[in-house]
Amino acid sequence: MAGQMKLLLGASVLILATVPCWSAPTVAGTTNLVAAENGGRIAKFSSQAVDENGQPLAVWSVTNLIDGKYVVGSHTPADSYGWRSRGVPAADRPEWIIFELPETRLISRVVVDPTTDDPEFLGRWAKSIRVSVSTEGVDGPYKTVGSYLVVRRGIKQSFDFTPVEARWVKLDITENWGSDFAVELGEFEVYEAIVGDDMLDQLIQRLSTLLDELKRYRDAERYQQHQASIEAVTSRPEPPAEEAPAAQQ
Ligand SMILES: [Ca+2]
Repeated sequence: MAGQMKLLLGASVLILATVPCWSAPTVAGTTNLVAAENGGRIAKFSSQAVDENGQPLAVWSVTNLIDGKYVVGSHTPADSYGWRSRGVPAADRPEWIIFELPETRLISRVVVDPTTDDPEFLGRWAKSIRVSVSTEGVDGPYKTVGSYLVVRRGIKQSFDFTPVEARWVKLDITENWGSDFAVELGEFEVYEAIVGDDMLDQLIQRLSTLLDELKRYRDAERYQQHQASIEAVTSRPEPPAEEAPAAQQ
């Protein structure tokens, strides 16, 4: 763990050191542009889970992706388990969601939280994703900005790319972690690229992003340690019968 932390800090110093070299310097802002509370909305999507009568299941609704509610450790918001598809995604048949920003903005980062109410071992969480953008219309044309692997851990994961203008952001999910039932995702966030010449402002932005990353890292480590201690306790073997209190009375 100490080694990983050192690596993370080393990388951070490197990031800070490279700031003055950028020809058109930008940093990711701190406002999630697709959050419902910031005016973001879901324009279209491939599917969402339904009940036996074909009615959408609110707890697995696609709108849960931008509701600002997260599954953290053993805590699940009562009305928001994440989003669950109806089908299983594949490279030639992805599950997808189109997010609409209130207006066209220059963006450079998406953040994915794969965590849902279902445990990761069911293999339903999103694994392979592709992000593309359009400024022309909800139906495109779309320009791909990147394809990414979402690791199988219940933590927020950031993906940065060269700043690009976007009004609609399309998320294609081409693979889950092995389930033949559905694909799931907890939350999806989009961040603006802030262009500026003020080095101090940029440094502050960069450091604040870095602090967020470190906090997420620390929380994830604590969560893992907590889980490990729970597993250690629950997997403790039963004491032999002769040592049981009942046998001593
Ligand atoms: Ca959510």
